[in-house]
This record gives sequence, C-alpha cells and structure tokens, in this order.
Amino acid sequence: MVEQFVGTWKLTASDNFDEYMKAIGVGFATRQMGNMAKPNLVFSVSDGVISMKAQSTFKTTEISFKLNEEFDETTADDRKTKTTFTFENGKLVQKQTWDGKTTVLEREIQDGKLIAKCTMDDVVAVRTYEKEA
Ligand code: DKA
Repeated sequence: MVEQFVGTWKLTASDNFDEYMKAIGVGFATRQMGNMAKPNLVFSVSDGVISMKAQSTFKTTEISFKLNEEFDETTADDRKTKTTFTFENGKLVQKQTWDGKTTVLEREIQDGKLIAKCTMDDVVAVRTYEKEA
C-alpha cells in the first residue's frame, strides 16, 4: 500500500550519496549542495495520484504521478527524465531514463523508517528518512 508512505519524512542518514551523484553525472558544485542538504520528503495520495515533494534549503521539487504511467520529470540536479513509478513487493520504485542512462530509486518502509536505495549501474546509495511527529 502506498498509503504507508504518506506523511513528512526527514533525512537522518545518507550513505554513498556523493558517489551516486557522480555516477548520474551531477557536477561538483551541485554535489556539495546535495551532500549538505537535509531534505524533508512529503508524500500524499489523493484519488490515485501520488505527490512527492522534496524540500530543502538547496531546492524544492514536487512531482505528482500515477503508478505505471510515464511522465516528464525535472530533477533537483536539472536532468530531464522520463520517469515511471511502480509498486512492487512493498517498494515504491522510481525509474528515471535520460540521455541513454537509467537510474532506479527504490523506497520502502523498514522498522518505521523510509529507506531510499538509489542505484546507478554498480553504484548504490542508501538514504534513511524518519517520520516527523
Ligand atoms: C532521495 O530520495 C534520493 C534523491 C536523489 C536525488 C538525486 C539528485 C540530487 C542532486 C542534488 O533521497
């Protein structure tokens, strides 16, 4: 159920994120901002439309989408991607393709925390979010 993601989540840990950003082609200056940012992730669901807002001092992005339907996304690092979300085995899976490349971001709830696993080729970053009271 995607409803389990609904709420506001705060980044509390980030592992290998700089390497992930390098792997997707993010330049040095933007990586510094990305490494420092402690985003809030805000999920809501209404009438089958899921909204995901990532708020930080660096940038705020918001996307709204339906599962299994491709849409155009502009990412925080300004990639223009074709993006599709699916829900598989309890994981919300975001597939982004651009310039012949593909990255996958899998989000799931584990022990009450939202875990985001970001994969680009053989590079994996894991980011942990905890729910705001
Ligand atoms: C997450 O949900 C993963 C966010 C991935 C963003 C990649 C681009 C960042 C550029 C600053 O935590």
